[in-house]
Amino acid sequence: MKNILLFGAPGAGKGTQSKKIIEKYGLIHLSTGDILRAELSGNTELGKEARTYMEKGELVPDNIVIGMIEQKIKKNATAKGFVFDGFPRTIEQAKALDKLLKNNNTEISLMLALKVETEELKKRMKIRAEKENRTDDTAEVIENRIKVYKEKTTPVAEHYKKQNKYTGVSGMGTVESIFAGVSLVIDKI
Ligand code: B4P
Repeated sequence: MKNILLFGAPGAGKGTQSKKIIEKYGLIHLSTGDILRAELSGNTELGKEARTYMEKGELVPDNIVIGMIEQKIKKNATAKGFVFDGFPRTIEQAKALDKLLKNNNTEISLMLALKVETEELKKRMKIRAEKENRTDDTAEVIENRIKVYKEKTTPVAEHYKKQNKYTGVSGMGTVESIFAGVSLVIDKI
């Protein structure tokens, strides 16, 4: 099994690049953002709870997202591998993921970090707000999401650097040029 962890700030292009990775390499896409948004639009109990965090740009509690990922891994036990998109976002989530994968006799093969300048992140999310009407893409919420990312999520990169699994890739430029860099790294594993 090959398990890729796609890492980056909000709006770095994790969702965009994930779609291309799963198409080229035949892996299963697990995006906690997409799963949460599906719960929101289904107006489920989980969705109602998640909404209160997401609308403020805060992280949804660890126990909720870890439980969601656990279910998805179990459902796809025979998969060729996974692309984890937007998960883990805290050290607790990273430790839980390592344990879940170990229980399935596998592990993270690679952490691929998309590196994008902050001004470009804001620009992309502003454009997305116009297209997709996401309530967490307002200027104020975006500021908080970037702050939360710096405080709670960047330590996750250190966690995987210690395991020698981290590779940084430029997330600036066109979707295709970024994907060329991403593919070069994936081809090595
Ligand atoms: P996510 O859904 O993960 O949202 P994201 O980080 O903003 O998106 P991403 O990096 O995938 O950007 P995209 O490709 O869309 O999270 C949303 C919220 O859910 C979080 O704030 C949190 O509340 C909650 N959540 C999710 N996971 C959680 C977890 N594990 N724990 C707790 N809470 C969690 O790209 C952005 C835009 O840029 C798009 O419009 C795209 O078209 C554009 N774009 C992409 N690449 C481009 C390029 N090269 N040039 C120009 N534009 C580009």
